[in-house]
Amino acid sequence: MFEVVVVMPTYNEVENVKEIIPILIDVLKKAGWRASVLVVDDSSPDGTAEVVEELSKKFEGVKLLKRPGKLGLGSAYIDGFNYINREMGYVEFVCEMDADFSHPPEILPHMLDLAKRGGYDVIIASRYIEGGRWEEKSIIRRLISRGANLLARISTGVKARDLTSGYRVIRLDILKKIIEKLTELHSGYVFQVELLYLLYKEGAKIGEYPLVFKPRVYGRSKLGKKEIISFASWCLKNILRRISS
Ligand SMILES: Nc1nc2c(ncn2[C@@H]2O[C@H](COP(=O)(O)OP(=O)(O)OP(=O)(O)O)[C@@H](O)[C@H]2O)c(=O)[nH]1
Ligand SMILES: [Mg+2]
Repeated sequence: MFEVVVVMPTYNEVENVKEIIPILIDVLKKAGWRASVLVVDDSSPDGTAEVVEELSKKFEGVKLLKRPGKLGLGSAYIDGFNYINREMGYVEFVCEMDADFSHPPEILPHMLDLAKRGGYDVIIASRYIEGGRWEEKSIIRRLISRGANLLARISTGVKARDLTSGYRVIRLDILKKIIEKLTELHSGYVFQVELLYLLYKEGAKIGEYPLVFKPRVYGRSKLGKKEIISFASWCLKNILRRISS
């Protein structure tokens, strides 16, 4: 039985998974958590899944969910959450984490402790609270992120500072309450804000922990124009929905 399951969606992250999975397992073990890492890979052409399969023989708790093609970040999380809910028995916390080292594994035990001791349902690793920052050189990307966060806050009413951060701890009990609704969410990046909004409407107690977000180490970004447009259009539609209800 695992207390914590980290869901890690991957697409062409072979160099990253080789390094980050052993580090993550080690960090959580040292902090005393019985933890599993569930990699949801979309048949990455670079062989990410094969490496994860090898790692699963070496480390107890490493699991692979392989999908037939690139189906999107949101849908990878939905499949991962459903797998945990159906197959993994009692789990206290589920985590969302990128594979590319932008989300430092070392802070995960602190996020889990905060959730546990503070009785939080959700802890977001946040770039925009004291102690957090984004080591991103591109002013354009930083502005887009600030704008996206502002838009997400106006559109959802969630008071947290970093609504678009994809590094989170979520209590499985509250996730179970909305699990049926997840199929209605988008498959792309806007999923993260939609998920947070559903949790918020379910009455989740949401906290934040400072995140120093570093640029990816290996590989390429999958964030494109299509994702940004889909994000903005969801936020604007949600503002209208909330005004008219
Ligand atoms: N399974 C799956 N994983 C995905 C998909 N798109 C992105 N990912 C993974 O989701 C995580 C976040 O994607 P990134 O490309 O790092 O997005 P980003 O952090 O906004 O962009 P960078 O700052 O350039 O890294 C990474 O672990 C990706 O491999 C997808 O369609 N399917
Ligand atoms: Mg990234």
